[in-house]
Amino acid sequence: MNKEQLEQHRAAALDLFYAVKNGYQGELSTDLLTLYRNIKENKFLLAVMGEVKAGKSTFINALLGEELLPSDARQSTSAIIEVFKADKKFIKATFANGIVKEVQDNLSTPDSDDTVKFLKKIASVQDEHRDLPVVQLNDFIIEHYDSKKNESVYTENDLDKWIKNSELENIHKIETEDFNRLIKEYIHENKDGSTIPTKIEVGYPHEFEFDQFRLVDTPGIGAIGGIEEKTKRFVEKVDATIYIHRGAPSARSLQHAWNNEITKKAKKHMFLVLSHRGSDTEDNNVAKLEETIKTFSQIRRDRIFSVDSLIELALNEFYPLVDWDSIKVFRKNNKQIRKVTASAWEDAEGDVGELFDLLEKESNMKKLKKQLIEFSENAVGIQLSNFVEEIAEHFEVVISEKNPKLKSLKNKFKNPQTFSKKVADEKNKIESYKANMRGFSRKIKRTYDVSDAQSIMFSKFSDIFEIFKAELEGKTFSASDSSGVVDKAIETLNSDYFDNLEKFIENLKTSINKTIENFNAEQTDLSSIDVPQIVMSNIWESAKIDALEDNTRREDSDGFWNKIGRWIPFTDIGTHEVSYKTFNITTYWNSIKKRVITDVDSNKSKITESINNLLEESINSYDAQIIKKLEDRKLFLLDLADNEYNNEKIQGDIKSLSHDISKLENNHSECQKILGEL
Ligand SMILES: Nc1nc2c(ncn2[C@@H]2O[C@H](COP(=O)(O)OP(=O)(O)OP(=O)(O)O)[C@@H](O)[C@H]2O)c(=O)[nH]1
Ligand SMILES: [Mg+2]
Repeated sequence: MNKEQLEQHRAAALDLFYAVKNGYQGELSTDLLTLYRNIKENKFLLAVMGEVKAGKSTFINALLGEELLPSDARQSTSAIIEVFKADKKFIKATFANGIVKEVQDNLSTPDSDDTVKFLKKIASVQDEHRDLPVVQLNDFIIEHYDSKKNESVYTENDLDKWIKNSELENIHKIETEDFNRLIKEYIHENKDGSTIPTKIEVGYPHEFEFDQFRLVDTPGIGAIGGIEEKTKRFVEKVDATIYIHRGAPSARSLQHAWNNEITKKAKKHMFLVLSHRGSDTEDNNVAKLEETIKTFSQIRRDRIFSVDSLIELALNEFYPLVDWDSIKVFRKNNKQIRKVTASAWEDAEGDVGELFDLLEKESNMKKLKKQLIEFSENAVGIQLSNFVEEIAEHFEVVISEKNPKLKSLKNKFKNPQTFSKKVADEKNKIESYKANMRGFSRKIKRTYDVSDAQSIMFSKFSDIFEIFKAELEGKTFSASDSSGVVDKAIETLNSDYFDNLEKFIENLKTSINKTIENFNAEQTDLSSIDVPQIVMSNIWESAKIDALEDNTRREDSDGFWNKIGRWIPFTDIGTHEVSYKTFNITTYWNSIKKRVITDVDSNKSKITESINNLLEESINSYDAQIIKKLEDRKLFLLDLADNEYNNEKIQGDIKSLSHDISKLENNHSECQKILGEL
């Protein structure tokens, strides 16, 4: 696939991304957003990652064929460095104060290596600061940076508090007092931001085909002083990874990194490189490679290599020298290179061609380079594929959300005949509910309202009292009847009355329940209607008092003068008046009757009241029930009516939603088409 074709696909993919972004309800996935940003910025990031001192920077240098990136036997890389394809070598660094500095080699002083020096200064741990968690300190300066004042603004107090509260890494465990002093000195010295790089890019005329392709050097996993953080923050953005592992001791730490540090995305496009190949025997190297291939079966077999970057760098230095003696001089002045090329040097025995062959074999970079160049040619396509795959997945989500909506709209759509029938049914239902409501109230009142002479129960109810009263009235007793006879008679009448009343109330309740059931109303609690007893003992007591009549008679007095007086004519002297009581049975009966009738009347009105209260209650509860039903029906009717009103609109909605879906499906198949071509 040529550049123009890729560019066309890129433009189409970006359009598809915007389409999915506009139609997507939830949050777009981080993978998609990262891909979008990289593609928008025309970047494919191949990050070289690995533990501290695994040989990452040296590996990139070996690929470039020049010792450009700072490397050191001690912790070195302190910043993310992006190397991109350019016509000539230059460094572009952006600093915390916003200033962008570009440095290139001065061609008039070929040995001065300005770019390398500049990079070493800004992208590697500086010796004078090895004790300090420089990244953390820089973060403080950046956080407090005031772009109007062109420096970080903070008070001593702010700084003291921050030092106290942030767990700053005291790398070499120096005295707290010294540590704090050094921190303050560093922050004061660097507060103008001019020494803190926030972005480092290296332009380089490398062999990789595509402009978008960026090789990225990263600080090591496990780097101290907060430096590791930079890699962890960066790893999300990565499109592919070259994971460098120092081949030497074991693959255990690699396994740990694989499980914990390497993201899923980074694993998808990953090269695994065991470095320091020359430090071990050929047999051991083969065994290590086999073991690694077996352990990391998820990584493609042709993407696992064992190399020696330093030997490759040495080769790059040797190639232009051509003859044995020049190489000899070079080796003499370069201890590290002398060391790693020692065995080949001996074995070649003065044969430059043989030396190159041996070193090429030891560095083992040829195949890897070829693979990487091939990968770089496909990288942009791979990135686009990933991007379009993510987009397609998002389209699938949107489509799967829209389809049920379309289905429910289609269900809502009614044809006019069915619809008007449904509306008529609903209206009938509402009318019948209203009729029920009136009917229930009427039925209840007409049947059970015992205070209304028109009601069915009225006479049955009144009769009980009238008959009882008439029987009371009809009862007569002769003067010789004792109160006991009267009491017995009233008790018989009373219990008949009570039985009748009880029977009536029982029937009334059953009947009310039946009516309620017939109307499908909620059952009412009928226990409030009960039959009050007439308490006779009180009545008897009071009646007895009423029935006692006062009488008087004269009796002879007992005293002397009274005795004499008795014999004196026309005088009361000698006698005196005595009062006494007689029991009148008629008065007794009349009193009982009066009191019983009062009680019965009051019972009648009590019962009437409780019946009426209950009727009202059940009517109200039934009404409430019906009103709720009516509301529901009305709402349903409204809904239907709305549907009728909007039938056209629904059709319109169905049309536009179907259109949306088919557009989305088109977009989705557009994705598939691009994926097929990539
Ligand atoms: N013999 C040999 N030495 C190597 C190889 N790769 C790196 N080195 C040496 O190992 C040391 C560390 O290399 P760097 O490239 O700085 O390692 P790094 O992974 O970039 O280290 P940090 O950036 O500090 O994480 C240096 O002294 C290199 O010269 C290799 O393949 N073979
Ligand atoms: Mg490094």
